[in-house]
Amino acid sequence: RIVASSDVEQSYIMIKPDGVQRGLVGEIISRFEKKGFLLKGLKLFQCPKELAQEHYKDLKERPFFPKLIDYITSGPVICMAWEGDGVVASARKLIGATNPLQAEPGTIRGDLAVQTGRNVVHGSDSPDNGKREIALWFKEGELAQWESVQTPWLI
Ligand code: 3AN
Repeated sequence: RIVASSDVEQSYIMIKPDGVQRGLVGEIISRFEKKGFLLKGLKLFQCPKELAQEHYKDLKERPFFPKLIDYITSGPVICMAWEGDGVVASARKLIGATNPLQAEPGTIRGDLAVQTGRNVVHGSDSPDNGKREIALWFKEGELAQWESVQTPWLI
């Protein structure tokens, strides 16, 4: 099955600085790989303040906004574009609730995090935001143009 990338759902998944510093990169990537989604983009990146502010612009009136920007820019993050049917909602299930104390065991935050302000990973909250965030964090040419060899066996 060959599908143009623009027709396929994509989610922007980011391992935040605490996830990188705690050595959780392999563990987190492996959960998305094992689920069966297709990795389209991946980089280690030091996020400038302006980009963090744009990414989280819907939260700019919230009291924790300045701390959130300091946290996201405090060290390198892992930027990822994952693709597949239902990837946005499925990734949010794999990630778990925003507050890690409410996240179910078995989810990334439920297994690996304690505080809302250090919740190790981000996932887009809608397919439109998935596209918007991938366009924000990746440059033209940074996304791979491959189709999973597994796909014909899954459908
Ligand atoms: P999610 O990341 O689960 O989609 P959002 O979009 O409500 O959650 O929040 C975005 C990020 O803002 C969270 N991942 C977290 O890092 C931070 N955040 C949200 N609520 C709080 C809070 N009450 N205190 C500190 N940080 C928060």
